[in-house]
Amino acid sequence: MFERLFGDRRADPALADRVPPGQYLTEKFPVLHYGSVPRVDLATWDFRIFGEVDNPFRLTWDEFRALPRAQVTTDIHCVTRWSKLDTHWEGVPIQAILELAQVRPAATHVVGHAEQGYTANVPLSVLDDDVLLADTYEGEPLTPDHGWPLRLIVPKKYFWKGPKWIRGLEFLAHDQPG
Ligand SMILES: Nc1nc2c(c(=O)[nH]1)N[C@H]1C(S)=C(S)[C@@H](COP(=O)(O)O)O[C@H]1N2
Ligand SMILES: [Mo]
Repeated sequence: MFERLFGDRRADPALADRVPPGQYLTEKFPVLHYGSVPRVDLATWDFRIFGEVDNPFRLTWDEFRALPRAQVTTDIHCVTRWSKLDTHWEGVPIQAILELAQVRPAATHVVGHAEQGYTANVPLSVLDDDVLLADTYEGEPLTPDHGWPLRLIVPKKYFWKGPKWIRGLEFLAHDQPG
């Protein structure tokens, strides 16, 4: 199956430093997750910010869509060895959430909580301008199997640090493996 996915772009030396050792490039967008694609109803969907913040809050879908927006172009890398270059995402930059939440100085990590209990933890130090709560991929709403309506994108981390179908962010004063 993998043979079909691999392009020959990694033969290009200009791309070599963008692809970690042992990774294969694919032009396709593989779907990878545990369990099934959750059924999501935007009318009851919410997004919760909680934990080590002075201002915990909950957003409806319409409220989420009214937040500031940004676009990010990034390479993505999965530990199952595929990489995909120059993917384009649009959504709400994590900085907008951090400002609203007023994260406490004690906070060191954030855990993304997704439907069906999937979680992923990252240190706050990776929450740069390029971290996005993405609802749009290549100009279109996410497809259900890629995380519709919302997923986290953390360009400096492997792709498993980006929960699909994300429903909240929990700030912690310690690490908690996801
Ligand atoms: N909710 C959820 N998000 C998830 C996963 C998962 O199992 N459940 N798998 C992760 C892994 S390992 C990868 S590589 C990417 C794959 O995203 P894709 O299916 O859009 O390619 O989703 C990440 N986010
Ligand atoms: Mo992955």
